[in-house]
Formats: sequence, C-alpha cells, structure tokens
Amino acid sequence: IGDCKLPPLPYASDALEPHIDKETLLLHHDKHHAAYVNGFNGAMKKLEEARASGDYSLIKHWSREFAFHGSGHVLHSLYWANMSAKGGEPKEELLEALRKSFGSLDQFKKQFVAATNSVEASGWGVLAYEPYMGHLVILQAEKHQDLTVWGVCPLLVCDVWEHAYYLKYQNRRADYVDSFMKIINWEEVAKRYTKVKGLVGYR
Ligand code: MN3
Repeated sequence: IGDCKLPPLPYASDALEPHIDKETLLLHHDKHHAAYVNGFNGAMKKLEEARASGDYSLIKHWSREFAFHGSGHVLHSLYWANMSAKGGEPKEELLEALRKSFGSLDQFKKQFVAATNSVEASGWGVLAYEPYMGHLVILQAEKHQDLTVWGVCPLLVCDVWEHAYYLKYQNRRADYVDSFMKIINWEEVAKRYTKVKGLVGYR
C-alpha cells in the first residue's frame, strides 16, 4: 500500500462562503484532514512492520488506529467533494433511487436532516448505497472509528459470535478460526473482488 496524500480542496477556500467560512474550511482541511492522512499512513506502516516481523501483539491498537484515521480520510474526502457553491437538486437516476428508497425526495431530505441532527456527539450523517440488497440507506456514524473504514465492501468474513463455534470448540476460538481458514471459498472471494474493484471512489 502506498502513502495516502491529502487531496487538495476541489474549490477555492472561500468558495462556500457564506455557508461555510474560509477560516473553518482551511482549518478543517489543512489541519484536521491532514492529521487523518498522516495517522492512516502511520498505521499502515506499523501494520506492514507487523506483517514483516510476525509480531501481532499490538494488532488491536493498530487496527483501531487504521479504522479511525482511514475513516476520517475517506469521509472528509467525500465531504469536500459532495459540496459545491452551486448547490442544486438530484436528478434522473439518483432522484429515482431516492424516491424508491425513501418514498419521495422530500421524505429523504427530512429523514437525512433528522438523522444528521441527532447523531450523538461526534459523527456524520451518511447517505449510502447498500450493495447487498441494492438500495439507498441513511445512516448515523457515531464515532467513525468504530473498527471500520467507511466505504469498504466486505469480501471475506468470519463469524466469531460464540453461536458460530461454541458447541464444538467451546472457548477455543483460535481453533475454530484455524479450521475456518482451511475451508474458505476463494473463488467466491475473488468473484466479489472482481465486482467491486472498479467501483469509483471519491475521486
Ligand atoms: Mn471533520
């Protein structure tokens, strides 16, 4: 994995005035977003070192750092790109999808505003495409660092809720995970990877 770079703002720093002032925008982009990019690069480097040495004793810490900074980087990149001085309204295919998923554009807007206003403490209001059932969803991201990098498409998952292994393995989760690793359908994983790898990100 290469080093991530802070993407430049897609407009002048005063372009969103008076809605978002220049000072806020510059501080937010140049300091806050930059810190996420640096933190993400740092976490990736530490994970690379762990893979090289085989020492995973700090895996919980670096997984958290990876998720916190990675989500911060992805979400801020989307945030800059999904604003513009022009504003406007959704049209055509997107409008149709919003209507299908939320009843009407107005109902979408009301739910998005209500959900975003009531995010507990720090977080984000998010409109997302849920690719498994194929519809649009509105989510509240409370603390974006909760162990995911927003925007990921899962390719391979291993259920470690106790119900998945307790009858046979009791408390020996590691034995169950070892067994799981022997029965992975890699063709299915590859199929999913082929499907999603062309998805366009925030760029
Ligand atoms: Mn921010």
